[in-house]
Amino acid sequence: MGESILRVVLGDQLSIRLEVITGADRARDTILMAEVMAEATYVRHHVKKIAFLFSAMRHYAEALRRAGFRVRYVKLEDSENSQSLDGEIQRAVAELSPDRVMITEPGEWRLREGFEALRLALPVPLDILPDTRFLCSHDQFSEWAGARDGLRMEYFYREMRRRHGILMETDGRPCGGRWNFDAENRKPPSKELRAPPRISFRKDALTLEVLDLVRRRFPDGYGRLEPFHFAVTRQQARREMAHFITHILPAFGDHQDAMLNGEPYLNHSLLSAYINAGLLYPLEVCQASEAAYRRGQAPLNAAEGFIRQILGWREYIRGVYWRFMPDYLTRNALNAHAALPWFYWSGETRMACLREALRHTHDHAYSHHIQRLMLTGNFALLAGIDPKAVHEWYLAVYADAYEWVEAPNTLGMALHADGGLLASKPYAASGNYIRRMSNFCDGCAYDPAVSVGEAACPFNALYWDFMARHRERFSRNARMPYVYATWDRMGAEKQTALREQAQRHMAAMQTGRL
Ligand code: FAD
Ligand code: DLZ
Ligand code: SF4
Repeated sequence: MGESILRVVLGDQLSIRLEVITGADRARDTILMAEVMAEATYVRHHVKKIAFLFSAMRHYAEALRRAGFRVRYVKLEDSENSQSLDGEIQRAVAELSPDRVMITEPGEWRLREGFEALRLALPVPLDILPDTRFLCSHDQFSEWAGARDGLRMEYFYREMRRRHGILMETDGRPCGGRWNFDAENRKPPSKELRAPPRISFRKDALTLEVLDLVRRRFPDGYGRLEPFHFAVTRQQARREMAHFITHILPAFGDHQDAMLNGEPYLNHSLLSAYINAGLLYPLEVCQASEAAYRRGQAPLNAAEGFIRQILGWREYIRGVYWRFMPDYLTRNALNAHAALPWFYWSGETRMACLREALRHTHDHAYSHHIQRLMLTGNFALLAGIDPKAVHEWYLAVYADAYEWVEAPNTLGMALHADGGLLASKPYAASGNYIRRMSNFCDGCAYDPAVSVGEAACPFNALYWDFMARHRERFSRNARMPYVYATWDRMGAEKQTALREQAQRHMAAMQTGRL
């Protein structure tokens, strides 16, 4: 008789190709899954995110049971539930007496630390297995990063293309003769730009039960719970992926950065929540996109642009997280200490662009990359908001948010709090960028062409004040040659007016008058 193993599956590990499942003995081993308050409340998660994960977890457990696995599934309201993952592992060990416990490494440092500590407290060995869904292992990333001064995503991405043979010609050259078609992907919205139709899924009894649970147990949770039309099974997520690849991917590249009033999704895939939770494998999504290109159904700039996000950015971001944690979370290179304005939660601001992005966030637990980076992120950067507070907000409000992916995006890409480790130049922009890339300014109380006075778009003075505050750091940046020349040409009077205006905006943002 071999040993019996307790195999733990976390809420964002819903993949059957992980070793904890593929190596299981269906007769002897038990799969443990647990809905716990500790995970549901460690930040103020969006209620749709909680509902999505609990429903996906319950469906996944059902699928395992149907496949003959023995599953111990602890529901949130089970009377014996200790309400923490550690507690549930310890309780299962005490009741089932397995010979060992196995878990796939978690996606957050705090849990990884917790499991290392738990290892010492358990009476049986605890094995933490690598998460093989990722396309770059920790060792591979360290090997790549170790040989370099700066960690630039572009070089990492090329290596990943070669290693996985994605969009490569047989002679080793990239398809189309170039690695990157980004220059063709940043068009402003055209008059004809419309959001393509999306598919949605009927809610079954399991999902209805979870919605009722979330409504009752998280009455003060952030966000709008219904309508709820997330995919909650792998089959549904595969249908959503197929719909995207066939109908939306061909136009993905062109308007990747465009933003339109009332259109939270445009041509984005909406697949991040499914990939991150384990319903889709990143490699299959890249391969499906490549196949569409090779069949002639998607142009190269679209397929390449999309694949770069997953094979490049997603893996690179994860590498950065694990390489620089736990120190990474404490970084505040720009010395930003302002409190997060309340309107990030309430959505109540006169700035039409932020109001719209915050409404998408509240209603859908989603907003697309450029809204996260150039609206909510850009504003927090310019206004000098404390990175820790911004990080906790992003970690809470999106259905795809887990610290391994959210923290480097927020602290590194959006806030430059890591001092340029992840992005060589800050993603700072004034109202003119938002005017060009969206139609938000048409319905705004402010005017993007005005920088000082009642009608002044707050992004303008805040932009210049930000640049002036950080002159010493950024004037040395070779990628920002024109900024300080323009600032100097303005003259002292205009500079003072802009900086005073910025102070008024910062005061107004804290009193809810912005
Ligand atoms: P698409 O635009 O369709 O992109 C395709 C896929 O590429 C995504 O599904 C995702 O898997 C991947 N991807 C794209 N950009 C990134 C990126 N920068 N980092 C990692 N993966 C990427 N993404 C998360 O998954 N979770 C987060 O918590 C998260 N927080 C963010 C916070 C900030 C401040 C910023 C600027 C970005 C954040 N992102 C995060 C990255 C990106 O915005 C989302 O992955 C994307 O908006 C998800 O929508 P989509 O699936 O429609 O993406
Ligand atoms: C995000 C989340 C939530 C809301 N609830 C649970 C839960 O009840 N049980 C669980 O196993 N996982 C949950 N998760 C996901 C974990 O927080 C996730 O595994 C970590 O964030 C690591 O990525
Ligand atoms: Fe945003 Fe400024 Fe345009 Fe208003 S005017 S929508 S605040 S960029």
